[in-house]
Amino acid sequence: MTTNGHFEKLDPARLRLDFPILSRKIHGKPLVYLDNAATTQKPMSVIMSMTAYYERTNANVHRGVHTLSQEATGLMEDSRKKVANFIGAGDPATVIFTRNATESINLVAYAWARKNLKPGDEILLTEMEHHSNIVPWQLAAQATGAKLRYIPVTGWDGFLDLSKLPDLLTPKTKLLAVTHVSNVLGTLNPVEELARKAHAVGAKVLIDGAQSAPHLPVDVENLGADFFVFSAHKMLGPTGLGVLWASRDLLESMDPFLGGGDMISQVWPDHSTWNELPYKFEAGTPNITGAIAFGVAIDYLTALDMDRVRAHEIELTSYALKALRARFPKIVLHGPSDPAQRGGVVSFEVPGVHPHDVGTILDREGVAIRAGHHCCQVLMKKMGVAGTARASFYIYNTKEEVDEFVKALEQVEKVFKPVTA
Ligand code: 7TS
Repeated sequence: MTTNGHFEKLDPARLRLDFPILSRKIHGKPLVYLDNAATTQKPMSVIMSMTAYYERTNANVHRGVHTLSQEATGLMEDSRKKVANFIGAGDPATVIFTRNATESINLVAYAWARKNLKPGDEILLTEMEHHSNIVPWQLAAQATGAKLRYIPVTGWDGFLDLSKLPDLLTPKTKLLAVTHVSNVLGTLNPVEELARKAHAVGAKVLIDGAQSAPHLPVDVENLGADFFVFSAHKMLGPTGLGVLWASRDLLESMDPFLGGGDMISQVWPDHSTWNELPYKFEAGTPNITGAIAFGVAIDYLTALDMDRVRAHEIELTSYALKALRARFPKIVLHGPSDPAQRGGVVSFEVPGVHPHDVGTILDREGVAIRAGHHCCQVLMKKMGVAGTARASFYIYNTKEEVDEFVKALEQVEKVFKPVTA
């Protein structure tokens, strides 16, 4: 914050220097990476932390009395503290390292849902959930006899239809599982309000933070989450590392998800007892390198300040929406029109052109976007489309890149003139 009370803006042009991949050329053109909702690029500090770990510290954690093992354990646990701090969790032992957001949700679906749900109970989802926040609940519902219900979306404007809540959220509801930010529509959902209403009927609340933790300040306790999940790779960290946060009471009451080394206290021939948190849920050798590198990614984001990250994305999204509306009136833009109500994800359709063709033509111009159903087939079926094209922004994207993206879309118009004219 400057002395006059204004935030100093992020300087993406300077940040880009930290990301070696951003100087790559694709088909002879400078890379314009706009597929950040799928995964983000990694700064040099994160990349180097992994090499440095293998060069100097590599050892297994939590077991050894030797120096390297103690150092590795210390680095991993420091990282857990950083993650806890980043999401406003008071107790680092409530931060469970998993493989990704998907595994975190599966952990809850096995270790909590199968123990607590019975026939007649209901799990409330939304039509804009990613498959990883649908399929684990379908499996849990099949295993327990519980029923799935969905909060509808209002349409391509991207809001949840909260007028349906009185019918959907009842004492039968045992869990509300909802995405904080939609990976297709960009919608920033009113999760605090939803959590309050869910708690009022006695339901637990899982918030899928895969598209929020990387992009805006998150405080799991203020949000009212019972479970909060996200993936390191969508926020400058490595692949293969995810997080489940849950309240201590809930984690204590749950059975383990996977059995094996590290998660036990005592093992007898016929039964075992469980290790303390978080290790009860971390069976086997964990992704030590990933966890340590994620701590470095968290340091990077913390130094930027998540309020500034959010402000940068609002600015870039506003700029992109305006540029697209002005230049291509026929392109259909999905999601809330007010950038303050959405994250940095812009899904769109070029009428008459398949999203894969849009993606392929943009790739030839060096512009990386995603095309397809984005693992949201329930939403696609509701909207009656097979897929959309999607550009998604992060800290290192610039307005000049948005201009390049818009310019590249002109190629789509050229190639498909007969259908877009
Ligand atoms: N939840 C949401 C809202 C997501 O956007 C994603 C991934 C996941 C969960 C799953 O994350 P994972 O790390 O476990 O795979 N979303 C996307 C996407 O939009 N394009 O590629 C992956």
